[in-house]
Amino acid sequence: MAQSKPDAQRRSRSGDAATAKHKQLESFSQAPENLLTTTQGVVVPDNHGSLRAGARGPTLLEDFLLREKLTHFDRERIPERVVNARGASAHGHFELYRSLGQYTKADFLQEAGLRTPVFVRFSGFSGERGSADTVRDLRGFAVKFYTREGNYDLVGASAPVFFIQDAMKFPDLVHALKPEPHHGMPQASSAHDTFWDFVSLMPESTHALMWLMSDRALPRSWRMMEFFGVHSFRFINAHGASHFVKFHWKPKLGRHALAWDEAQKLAGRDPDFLRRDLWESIARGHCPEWELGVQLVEEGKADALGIDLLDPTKLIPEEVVPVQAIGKLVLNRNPENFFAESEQVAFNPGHLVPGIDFSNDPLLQGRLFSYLDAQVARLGGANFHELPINRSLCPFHNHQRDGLHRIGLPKGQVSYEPNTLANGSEFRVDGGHQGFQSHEDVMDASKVRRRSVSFDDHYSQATLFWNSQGPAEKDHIVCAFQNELARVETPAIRQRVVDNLAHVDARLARKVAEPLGMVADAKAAAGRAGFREHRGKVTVESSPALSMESAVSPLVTRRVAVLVDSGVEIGALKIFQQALAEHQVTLKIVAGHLGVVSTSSGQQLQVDHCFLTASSVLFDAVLVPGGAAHAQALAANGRAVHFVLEAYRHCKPICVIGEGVELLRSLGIDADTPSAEGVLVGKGDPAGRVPLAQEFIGAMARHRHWTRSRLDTVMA
Ligand code: HDD
Repeated sequence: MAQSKPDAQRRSRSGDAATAKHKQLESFSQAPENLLTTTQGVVVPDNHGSLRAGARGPTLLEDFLLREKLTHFDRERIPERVVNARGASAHGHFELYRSLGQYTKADFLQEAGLRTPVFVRFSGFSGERGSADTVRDLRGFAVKFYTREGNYDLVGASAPVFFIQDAMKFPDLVHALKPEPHHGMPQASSAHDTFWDFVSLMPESTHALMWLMSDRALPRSWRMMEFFGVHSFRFINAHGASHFVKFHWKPKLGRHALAWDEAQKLAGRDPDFLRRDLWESIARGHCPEWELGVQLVEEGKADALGIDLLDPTKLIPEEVVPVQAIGKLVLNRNPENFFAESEQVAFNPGHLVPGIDFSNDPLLQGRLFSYLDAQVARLGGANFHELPINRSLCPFHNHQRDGLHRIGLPKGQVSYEPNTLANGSEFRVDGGHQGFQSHEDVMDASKVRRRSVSFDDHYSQATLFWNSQGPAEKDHIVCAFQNELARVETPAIRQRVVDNLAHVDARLARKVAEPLGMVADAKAAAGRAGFREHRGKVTVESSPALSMESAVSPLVTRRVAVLVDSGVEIGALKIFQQALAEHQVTLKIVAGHLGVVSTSSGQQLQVDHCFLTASSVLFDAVLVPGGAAHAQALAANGRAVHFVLEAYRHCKPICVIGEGVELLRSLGIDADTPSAEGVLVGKGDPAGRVPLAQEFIGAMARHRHWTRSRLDTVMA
């Protein structure tokens, strides 16, 4: 690549005197953009061939142009993250709603309206860097706040609970989940023997498994996901008073999931589905937003909750401690370079600012070691904080020096403390009261390698999650367990899982066990190591906040496919276009071929996608306008028929107008039966168009009509 102009200008400005050399550099900065140089700035005369002894002879070792190019290329890959390897990011800001000075002295949480720049990375937990986006997985949500007091990282996930209680088990969990070591399969999937072997022997994973098998693991969009800080952290105010705090990120677009069949098909149709969705929505100015919420528990009142706040397999039901919204996160700028920003960004739950502190959660405590260690290994040394994406925006000053890839140019003689040489008077940092003060926790305990008995309740919150799900969500959980376990080859592992599930809910266990040809036996689980009978205090029987089923939410950025063929009647289409535009919904015209189709009134309608590339899984809803010839042609087109059937099976809103109803009839779909909820039929008369469009908008607000029954009979 040619030297970029700003770089060359910076270099040219660095010389003080306007020497001849200076002038020469300035003129270089105006060189044409297509001038190619080596990394030393030497112009490359020909980038198509190496230096050879004769046109048909061997390549010469002296060809430094070739060697430089290949040497750099050979080192272009860095180790991928050991977990959460696949992801993508965006820039934005966090805006505080109201001062939290009562609870924390963190500077970025004091002033209502203050905006703090952020960088956010979304990721999948299990897959490698090149895996597909829509696999069933826990998702990561890591936020770097560039505050005036230093960088603060909140490194969370799509579930408020984790699989294990102690960091000692993290490598075991990840080894069991990742592709099996002998053959390197399967990619980005928990549906295999080693994962279920491990979790079946670790009942503490049961609650997180319920989340992983639920719709939460199949997001329609990262922009439509709820995320959590998982652990209890501490807010510390200016007087040193401590509150436990749990963080929640609530998406403004609501929480929506894909159907399992759809997620699998999307992994093939568009493995980049989620990152493309994020990128395109920001590029179009639809900036995703989340509210940051906190659950606060006064330190002295934590015991009365009956939930051990140090146990990362437990949540606090929102009905017990409400979530208070404290600010909003807006993502409004795509990265400019994927590697420099998304790959090199280094998060660490240990990046704290004064006013926020850790709890003694043993999973969190282990993370405090692991992240820095992982960054040093992955980014090749101790100076990764100097990479632009990791650099704090506030100034920093210390006496760390040297090391691989040192970028900054620390000046002067002094790199130690205390000293008098730096500015002539003594500079000393002694236990003052400024800066980060660790919360003064009183400790007087024996050194033990033992868990608290309060960590022993492995099932009551798994049951709470199950009880809180709607009927369709429960069906999806059952199907997910069945699907995963049917792929497990060792019967004894399957048996252990269903036995464990019997302690969550007898009906759940029975339904999962049926197609596996097994009978769940709670007593068998009870006899195994790791099992504890202990059940904690039941705070609530069911928590509606844990269900996503009844969510009705804004339509912004949803995508509607309009299926057309020659002879389509576009009177109604125009009304729908207007109505949906008000909700910022995107309509795409899908036909048998690209180019244009003729409408019934002889106009030309521009086509956006043809059936070769457009699949129903890429859309949220389907609209089939009227027009006799058009409807007949679509009904005779296998791809169009499949499109509608598949959308029906994935419970998406479908609206057919006028003769378009023929398409539905030929598929055996009767819009008048209750099982066809979300399927709308309009006569196409001018008076009915506006109400029909509004009805369609209402159906889309529900996102999916999961209650559609007998879907197994639908071929798609
Ligand atoms: Fe972790 C990456 C989230 C437990 C060790 N983790 C990583 C990322 C996220 C999480 C979102 C990706 C950050 C990015 O986008 O760059 N991790 C979690 C959550 C956990 C959790 C929510 C439980 C509540 N993690 C956890 C434990 C350990 C680690 C217990 C080790 C003791 N995590 C790592 C790591 C990674 C990482 C190995 C991989 C690469 C990296 O950090 O930068 O250090």
